[in-house]
Amino acid sequence: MTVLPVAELENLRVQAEQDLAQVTDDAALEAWRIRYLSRGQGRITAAVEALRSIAADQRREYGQAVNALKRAVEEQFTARREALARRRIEDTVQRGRIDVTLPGRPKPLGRLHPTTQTLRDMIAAFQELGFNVAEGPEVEWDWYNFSKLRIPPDHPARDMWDTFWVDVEHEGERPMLLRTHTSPNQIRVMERQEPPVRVLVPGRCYRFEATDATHEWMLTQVELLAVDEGISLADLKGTLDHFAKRMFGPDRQVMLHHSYFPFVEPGVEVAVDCFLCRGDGCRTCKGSGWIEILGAGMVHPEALEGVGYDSRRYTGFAAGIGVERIAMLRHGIDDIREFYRNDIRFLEQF
Ligand code: FA5
Repeated sequence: MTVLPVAELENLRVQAEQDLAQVTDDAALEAWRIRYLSRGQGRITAAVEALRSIAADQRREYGQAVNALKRAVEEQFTARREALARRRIEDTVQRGRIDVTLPGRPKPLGRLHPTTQTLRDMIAAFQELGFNVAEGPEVEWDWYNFSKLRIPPDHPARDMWDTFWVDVEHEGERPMLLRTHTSPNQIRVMERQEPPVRVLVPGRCYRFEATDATHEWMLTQVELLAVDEGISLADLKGTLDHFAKRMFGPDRQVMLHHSYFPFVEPGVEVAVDCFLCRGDGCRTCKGSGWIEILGAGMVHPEALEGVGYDSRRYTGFAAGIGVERIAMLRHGIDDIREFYRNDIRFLEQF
């Protein structure tokens, strides 16, 4: 075992202090401790143990010096360990610091699609008159979409609705299609309930057609149906008048003229003066000055009888309104194809 003279102890102290000053993390601190203070390997521990082999006359002086060295170095070691721990805590606090004065991150706000906004306003306008909302399927039987509406297979009126047919797997299965209008719900509702009926049925419809400024292959309609004793065409006109004023204000011109739909008699069409040209004729209204918004009429007695209603006692009116067309007229949108292009710059305007 090495016996260090007192002078050597001073060198050891300087060395230990210099090495400790280099320590910047826990691993280095532990390596330092092993080198100087551990049992067996520590240089200062060894210097203390050397006391035993020192001659009795020198022991006192050496003993005092080595113990003073050990105490001093241990104090420095403890101070260093505490300083490192403090710095670790400060680093953690610093990393996790929240600057409460920073502006918050804005949450992007979604909004309702213009079709949905208009649809909700339309529903509200009819609910004011006592109509309730019902729903029906988008994939529909030919039977409801056409036949029960007095449009049997091979009837030329089927040409009025270019149809997406659904492939049905099994032989003899009844033909299915994507509904071309919401009118099948006239039948579905009447099959479910007895008069009086006051119902509106919103929903998507699909048509296999060439698109243009006012025609899309997917469109939204609202079907309106009222059946009761004594309902007349005047009730239909009054209802549509209330609706048009509610949607467009009192100044818009509304035109009602005769039209043909196999499931109503008489049938009418309603158009509103074009918002772009105000009646002069332009690309959007295809030169007519008017934009058609709905088809309507008095429910055909045969359609009433088909669901078991007594057509001598009950009469009714029905209408099918194009929701995108209403939204176009309200917001001045000159091309219906904008609605479902999903261009966020267009949609953000509403
Ligand atoms: C019908 O669909 C009839 N079911 C309406 C009806 C109901 C008549 C009840 C009588 C009684 P029509 O095909 O005209 O009719 O369409 C009605 C409305 O839907 C049109 O006035 C128009 O506003 C809208 N519409 C029709 N086709 C399109 C299309 N391709 N794109 C956008 N809107 C359309």
